Amino acid sequence: MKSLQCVLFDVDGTLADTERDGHRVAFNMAFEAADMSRVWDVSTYGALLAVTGGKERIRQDVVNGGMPAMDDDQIAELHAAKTKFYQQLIADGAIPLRPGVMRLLEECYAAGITLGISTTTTPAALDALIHHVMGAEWFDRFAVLAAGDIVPAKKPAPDIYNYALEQLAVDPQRTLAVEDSANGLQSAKAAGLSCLVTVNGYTRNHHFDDADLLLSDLGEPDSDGVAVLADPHHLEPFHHVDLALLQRMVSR
Ligand code: XBP
Ligand code: MG
Repeated sequence: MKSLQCVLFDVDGTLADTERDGHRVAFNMAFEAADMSRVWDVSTYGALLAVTGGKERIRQDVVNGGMPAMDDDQIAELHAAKTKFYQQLIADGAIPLRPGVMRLLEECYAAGITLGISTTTTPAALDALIHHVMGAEWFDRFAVLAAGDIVPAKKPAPDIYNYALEQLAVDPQRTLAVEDSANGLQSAKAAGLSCLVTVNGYTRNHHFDDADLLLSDLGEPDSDGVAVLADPHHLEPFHHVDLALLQRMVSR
């Protein structure tokens, strides 16, 4: 029987609901600071989330005709400004962690499970979340912070998961990914991982046919149980996600 060795967490939408009230707002602040009239409203931004990566997302909006033509340097400059605004929003406490995230991380860490991050987000944005929301001790508790342009192809490509797996030298069959989006799920599965998906407002209508477990959130012991949206491996019944459930997901 396989035992759980490692859990790799996505960041945006998984650890925290950062997109609508964090990244989106920061993009709009950067557009305004650059005297651009473009505003990404909630639904426009939802459609643009099909493209992972902030710079890539701006480039897509240029292609869509939403913004004037920009070269890569201009996009990088605009995105750097966005990252600064995002860091400030996070520092100001705009975004809490999702239910169950810290509880599950603490439980896994205490049990000696290797923990890592595999995200499309810019490292500076991830650092802000760890420093201001999770606690600086998590810089050491995560064995790898795989983020942003460290790999050439962002999710749904498997590169960022493959990078983390290589860095950690862990067994993919004993590693579980936690994701929130179809792009993230596709990335994790292409790297050969089991994947738990917790949906959010932007992703609940994505296609998650490959998910090994599809839930509303990780849940907490003292609140209502999680909503189970798909349980293809018949792991129910459970009330919330704990280490024992993650263990069962890889030992099937
Ligand atoms: C997250 C993203 C990110 C953020 C913005 O995808 O696509 O691009 O929206 O981040 P995932 P940056 O959760 O699948 O990793 O602006 O820092 O790129
Ligand atoms: Mg995500």
